Amino acid sequence: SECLGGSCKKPGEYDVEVPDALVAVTTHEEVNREKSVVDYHISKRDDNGSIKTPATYKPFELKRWRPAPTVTGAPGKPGEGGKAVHISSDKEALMKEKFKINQFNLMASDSISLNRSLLDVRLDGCLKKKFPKLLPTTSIVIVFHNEAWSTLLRTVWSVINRSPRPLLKEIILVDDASERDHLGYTLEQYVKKLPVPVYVYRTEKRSGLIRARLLGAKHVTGQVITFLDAHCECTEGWLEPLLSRIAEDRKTVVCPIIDVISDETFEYITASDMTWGGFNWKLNFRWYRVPQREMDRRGGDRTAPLRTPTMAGGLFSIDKEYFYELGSYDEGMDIWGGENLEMSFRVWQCGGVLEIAPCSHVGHVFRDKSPYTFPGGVSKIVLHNAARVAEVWMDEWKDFYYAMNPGARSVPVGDVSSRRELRERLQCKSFRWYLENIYPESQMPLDYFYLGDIRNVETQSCLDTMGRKSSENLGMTYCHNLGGNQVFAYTKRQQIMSDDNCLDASNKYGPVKLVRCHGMGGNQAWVYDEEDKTIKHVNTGSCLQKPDQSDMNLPLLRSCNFSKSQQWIMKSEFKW
Ligand code: LR7
Ligand code: MN
Repeated sequence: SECLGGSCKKPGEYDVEVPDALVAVTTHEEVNREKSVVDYHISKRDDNGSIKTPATYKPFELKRWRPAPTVTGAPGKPGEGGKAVHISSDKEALMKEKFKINQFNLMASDSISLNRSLLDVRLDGCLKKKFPKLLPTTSIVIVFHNEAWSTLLRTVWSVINRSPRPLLKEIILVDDASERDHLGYTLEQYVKKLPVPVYVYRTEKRSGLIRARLLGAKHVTGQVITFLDAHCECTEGWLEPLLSRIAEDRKTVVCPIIDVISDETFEYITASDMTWGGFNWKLNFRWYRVPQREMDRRGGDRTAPLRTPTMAGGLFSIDKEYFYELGSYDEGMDIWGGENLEMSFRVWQCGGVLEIAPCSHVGHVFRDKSPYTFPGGVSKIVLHNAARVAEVWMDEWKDFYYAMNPGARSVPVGDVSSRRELRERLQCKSFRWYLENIYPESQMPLDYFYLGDIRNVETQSCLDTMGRKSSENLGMTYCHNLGGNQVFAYTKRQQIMSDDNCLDASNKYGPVKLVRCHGMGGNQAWVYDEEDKTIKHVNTGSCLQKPDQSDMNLPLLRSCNFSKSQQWIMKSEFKW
């Protein structure tokens, strides 16, 4: 496999044992130094690179204080070096049973050292990078509900082992009303013996990750808050790139590259550095390929910070004061979801910068399903949170969200007035500004004539994506008036889009396919004539026509004949 890091060590080559008393990492010298540090001013730069108002950080000189040996796990144990763990087949039944507890392979995780070693996955250029000498301190906030012991503590150990000690103020664990014995007294006793201050706070009742993070943030004494999920592993050098961006500009919110820890084998798999965060009409967070435009802005340097339209949400650093200035989180959001887009939009629209630091890599166990309960129902909670994002930040583009999510209108959003006031108070920019300047590649069209269903005059059926993926055929079925798969936008750029796909035809007799929108016209340009109600394909001059007997769900592309079978109505009456 490709060797991405500068030093491509293999697990066998690690020879430093886990020291029993890691306490030794914090020397007296360091403790004294920590006490003697006085407030220090770092100048921050404005957009043009010139120096502006100083921010007050209490930074440390990094170079001298880096703990010498990287703690490198327990040689001989499974999973060292980030390798996959395979459970022997005689234990398969138990393994599958245990998988259900957390929706990942708990047996594999439990067999791996809490201190396991990982490869240095950084690009060569990262190793040569010079970071500012003076960096702010950070507190790590990790919230969890019913997390497994091994994943939670491996997260904690990876922070301890791979963060320069002076930068690490403390680790704050927030237990969101878990119902697991090991997360009670056992955890409290365990963390007391750790070589850095680790505190456990507990929510009184199940609060959801957003309010749990707010509780954690309240107790932060470091200058920067770094949030992590409870099933992560930080790699060598993960912290400095995050903190250094904040030192340069305190309004920068920085994410690491989020690598994949396999939910099946716990293998550490490096993620692409060419990926950034976007979102779709449903307001799901999505990874997309970084456009050339952003590569060019970075001068082709793959180690340079990447400006991302949105973040995944779980792993990022933010200046503590800026976190509050910017409105922390929306307390009206429950359990899970939405807060990541909310913060992304808020950062950009209200004058901040959201970045991925490609020299910082943190692994995360990605799961197919959520392991815990959503009191009140998953869809209700997720739709509620997303609706709050749409109502506060998205202006008229909230229509896409409501059109795409049948049922969203019937979920109460609650009171969003204080969040709207926040937007007002911070004089945040419009969603149009965001789409134009930060995310022009978004599948939210900037200008469009129509959003709704497209109905054939003769059959009274509607175009329907049938939930199909890119490069599959467009479908058609009876109109259900619920939106979702029957919602299309007809844009000023002559596209007919559904989320990130566009109607596309490469032949005058079709078929009409759903293809990723490319925004270049060509096979994706259509003209709707309001007079004769035809939908004409610009390149071929053919007209969209109702399906024939052979396949009632397949709309056709045929020579225009002005019959009713080629007439379409764009005028929807949704029963939201
Ligand atoms: O009620 C809850 N209380 C909690 O404390 C529900 C969850 N949690 C904890 C949970 O134990 C975990 O530590 O919150 C953390 C995140 O929950 P996950 O791991 O179930 O979330 P996720 O990884 O599936 O989802 C991503 O999107 C979420 C939207 O609300 C959060 O922002 C997560 O932090 C986020 N995770 C990441 O960004 C990691 C990369 C995943 C991607 C893409
Ligand atoms: Mn997670």
